[in-house]
Amino acid sequence: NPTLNPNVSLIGVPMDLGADRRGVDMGPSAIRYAGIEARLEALGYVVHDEGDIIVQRPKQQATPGTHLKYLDEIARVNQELCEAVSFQMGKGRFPLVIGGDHSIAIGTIAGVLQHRPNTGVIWFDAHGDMNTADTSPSGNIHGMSLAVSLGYGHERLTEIGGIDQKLMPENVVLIGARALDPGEKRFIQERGIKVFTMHEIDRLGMARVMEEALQIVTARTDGVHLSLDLDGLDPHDCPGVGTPVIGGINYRESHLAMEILAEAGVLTSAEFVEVNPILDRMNQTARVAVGLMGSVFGEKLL
Ligand code: 4U7
Ligand code: MN
Ligand code: MN
Ligand code: MN
Repeated sequence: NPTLNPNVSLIGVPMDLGADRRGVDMGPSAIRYAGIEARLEALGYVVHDEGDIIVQRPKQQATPGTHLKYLDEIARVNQELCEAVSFQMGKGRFPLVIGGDHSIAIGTIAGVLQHRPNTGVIWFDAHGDMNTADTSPSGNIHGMSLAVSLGYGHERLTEIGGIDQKLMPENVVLIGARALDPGEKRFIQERGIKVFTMHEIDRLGMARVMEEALQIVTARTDGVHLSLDLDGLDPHDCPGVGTPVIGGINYRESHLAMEILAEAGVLTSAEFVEVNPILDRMNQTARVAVGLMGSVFGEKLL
């Protein structure tokens, strides 16, 4: 008996341009191979695999007039993803997006906001993903997606889904942060965004962090989106990610977080991103990702 919307639309986005072509384009295959469909069907969900959104492989990383890498193709794919997510939600389904690098959150969240303009977001990540074109040290768009979803960044990205339909900073929480750039720290402070860094997780414990996070993202919203970057977990548990950072959330803590989220029953969409099979060991990171999806969709230990 499903605890969430029983109709799940699985959407793959084999995108790695936002991470400067580092192998996360193979993530959707690895996650499907690790058994996502059977896992959710065993819980009573009906999984509609909508296939992948096709990502072209541009010859040039440069787009004239900007240092944002692969801007044209990333904007095009996210526009398409926005429409796909919006279409699936319009049919009353739960969109489950699998990546792919984290630049795809731009399209996912834009699509979600078409239907639920007051959505809250839980962003699991080692990073902040709140760089703008001005602050980004890399030019990689996967480090900018949360800023874009809040309405800040290159116009070609913020215009996706409409500049007026963006996240409200008070409805967003970050969990697991431990690698924030100077510009991101300023962004967070200026907009009062709630961040549970690894320090708070160590101090309070994951259970309390999740309870506080849930209070924030449900207080003024009518739905919650989970954006889970597998590099939020410790590289010991998830070696197959593009940008690993030591000192992360461990396997059990991450499951506990998903279990508490499942109990709350508030989730209306989700995405799991940054699985990099090239850097993985025996598909471990994709298997952890599928396990976390099991937990967040209501799998019980007993
Ligand atoms: B991910 C970085 F500088 N902040 O902007 C950047 F450290 O989606 C990394 O969280 C971004 O994996 C990581 O390039 C993006 C860098
Ligand atoms: Mn099926
Ligand atoms: Mn990320
Ligand atoms: Mn990250």
